[in-house]
Amino acid sequence: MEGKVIKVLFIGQPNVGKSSIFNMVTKSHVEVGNWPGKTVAVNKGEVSFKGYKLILYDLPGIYGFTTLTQEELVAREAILLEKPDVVVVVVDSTIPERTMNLAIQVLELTGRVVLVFSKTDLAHGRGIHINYEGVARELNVPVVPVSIVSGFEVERLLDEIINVAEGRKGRREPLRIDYNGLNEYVDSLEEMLSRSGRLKEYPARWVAVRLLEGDSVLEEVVKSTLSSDEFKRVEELLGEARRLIGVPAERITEARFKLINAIASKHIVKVKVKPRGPSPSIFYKPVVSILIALGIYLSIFMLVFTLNTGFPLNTILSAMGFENAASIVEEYSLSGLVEKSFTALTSMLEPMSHVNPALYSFIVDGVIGGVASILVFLPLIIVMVIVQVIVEDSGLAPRLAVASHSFFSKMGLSGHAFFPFMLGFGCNVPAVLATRTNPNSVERLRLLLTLSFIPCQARLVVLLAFTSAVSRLFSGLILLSSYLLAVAVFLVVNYVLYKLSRSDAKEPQLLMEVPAFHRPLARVVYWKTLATVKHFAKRAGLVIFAGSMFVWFITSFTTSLTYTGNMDESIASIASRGLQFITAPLGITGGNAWIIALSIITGFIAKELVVSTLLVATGSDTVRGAMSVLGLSDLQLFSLAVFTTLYMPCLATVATIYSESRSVKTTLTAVAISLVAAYIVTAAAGSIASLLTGG
Ligand SMILES: Nc1nc2c(ncn2[C@@H]2O[C@H](COP(=O)(O)OP(=O)(O)OP(=O)(O)O)[C@@H](O)[C@H]2O)c(=O)[nH]1
Ligand SMILES: [Mg+2]
Repeated sequence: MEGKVIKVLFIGQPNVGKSSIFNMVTKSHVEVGNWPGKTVAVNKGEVSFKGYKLILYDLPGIYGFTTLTQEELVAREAILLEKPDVVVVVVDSTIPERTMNLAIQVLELTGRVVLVFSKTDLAHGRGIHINYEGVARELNVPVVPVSIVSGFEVERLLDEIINVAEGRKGRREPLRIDYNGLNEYVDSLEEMLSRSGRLKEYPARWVAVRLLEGDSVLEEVVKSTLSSDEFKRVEELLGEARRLIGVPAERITEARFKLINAIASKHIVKVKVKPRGPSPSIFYKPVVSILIALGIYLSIFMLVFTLNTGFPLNTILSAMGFENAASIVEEYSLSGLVEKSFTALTSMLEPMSHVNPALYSFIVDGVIGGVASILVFLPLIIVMVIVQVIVEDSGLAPRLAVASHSFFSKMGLSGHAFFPFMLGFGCNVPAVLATRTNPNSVERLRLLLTLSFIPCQARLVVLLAFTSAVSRLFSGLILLSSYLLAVAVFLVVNYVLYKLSRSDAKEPQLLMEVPAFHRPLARVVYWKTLATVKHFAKRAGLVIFAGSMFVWFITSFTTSLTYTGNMDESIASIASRGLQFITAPLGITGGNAWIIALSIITGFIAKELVVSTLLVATGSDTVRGAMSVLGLSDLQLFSLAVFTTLYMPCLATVATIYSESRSVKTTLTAVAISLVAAYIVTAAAGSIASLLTGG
């Protein structure tokens, strides 16, 4: 299929990494030739992507458009006369201010620009932090950070190129900057030139600026196109500017740097990084390093969990007899506060429930419930992302990756997997998001498919609720075996997938620069957290909301589509009665098994709902009560606990897997793998447990 053709120019200062990126994008299918009629070497390559055919040209490096070398002339003629659909300007992250100068000059010429920040691996090691989103906002063009060393998403760059080519992103007009006292002259010249209407190929404002900068080539072009009267007026204005303003070219250069410095002071932070000392060898020792890494993570999680739900601090406090303190910790935990505000909101709407119960339920359970199920995740995700960013920014993350590599590599994973793996215990969503920095796309895919086996905090809450119904000893066993099984399943499934893909998969490799430690910067943490959380809320939020509305609908309407306040009569409960095969493999059958099937279904929205559905549908206040209504044995509860830990990523995770992979197939495969594994493992664990307990 021959798609729409998009012509792309790669431009940048010398040595910024244009050709390296160009070669990665074109996978080195490059023809080298001279620019027509010139002795300037140009690489040409082609890529087919999403039904488009991209023709890319990699031009030699230039500093600007001012010295009028062959290369510069070719570059600007290429932009003006070849009419590329998109100009990719490469900026070197290690010297952002200096190399952005060319980007500004290109932007004065055309708005159809994608800005690429190269060598991000080196920048971080040198303590340079750039808020790419901020720069993108400031200049109104897409910005893509890349590193050919730690890998980059070629697809993301191609997507942005297409976005600009299709007019979905980028500037409609070239950049207009404040020319430092020369604005009047720029304006008058622009008006004169555009009035004459004869400089078709050249944007009038840009020509005006160039003339003020003393561009003799363009002056010739202008002279030959304008009438002699018109040209005389142009010369008079230029003369006046030179007389009154001094050297206009200098003023214009200053104006560009003023803009760059303004952007840099807002969006670029530099820290002093001490030259790397002796290698922190402790992180290279196989066993010690893993223990250290786990220790660090466990302490982080204790803190994050406590902040988020109060657990485990509340349990510790109440075990020590400080019941008051425990309930305060719970009440003022983040999820406690979110819950409190939603309870307040729903009770405000309470009077409505008597007037129009269906509408009330729509607003409270549907809309507010949907928003709440996003917001309930948010505090945890925000806290987790903050922790992740701090660990990354300080330089701890690469060390932990190094520390864990020898263990993970036995499972077909690399040290890059350690971080998402650990984050998964907090919440699978940031874990899935954190796979983004994995340079190996095959490994990343495997992680997307398996990370949801890691029991997140929501599943911990469910397990704790389940275990509240059994003896202390048995509850400890349930908790421990669910966790161990989940981690084992994660590792085994990864190993199997790795073996299956072995033919094209390389040995797990860890390619990363281990930068010097430095104090994490509040501003950088803020930028990165905001970017990740925004990404989650925007992309996954809608799916979560839609999913919640769907579950509200099937639990609030009867099959004849009339509203019912009684879940027993709802579509979901009727359907669950037909879905008892869901619970049969767990050894749960009988008249009430549909309630468990229903809670497994609602648990898809958020795992916590497994428990609340059980309570609501059995009309009990405690899990113990629900168990006796359902007639569940301790062993059946064990099976249910293991199953709940393993089955189906929750809706938020599914939405995130989809938004990260952009593939329905990958997303559905992840769901399928988790269901199959959940059934197999639950059945196996159930029979072993029943053998052991003699029941
Ligand atoms: N560490 C690191 N080095 C890089 C990266 N990208 C490019 N380089 C190095 O930077 C140097 C210049 O790369 P090129 O791709 O040749 O740069 P260019 O912009 O095409 O240079 P000219 O064509 O000469 O203007 C090479 O030594 C690359 O290996 C990167 O992401 N990380
Ligand atoms: Mg090059």
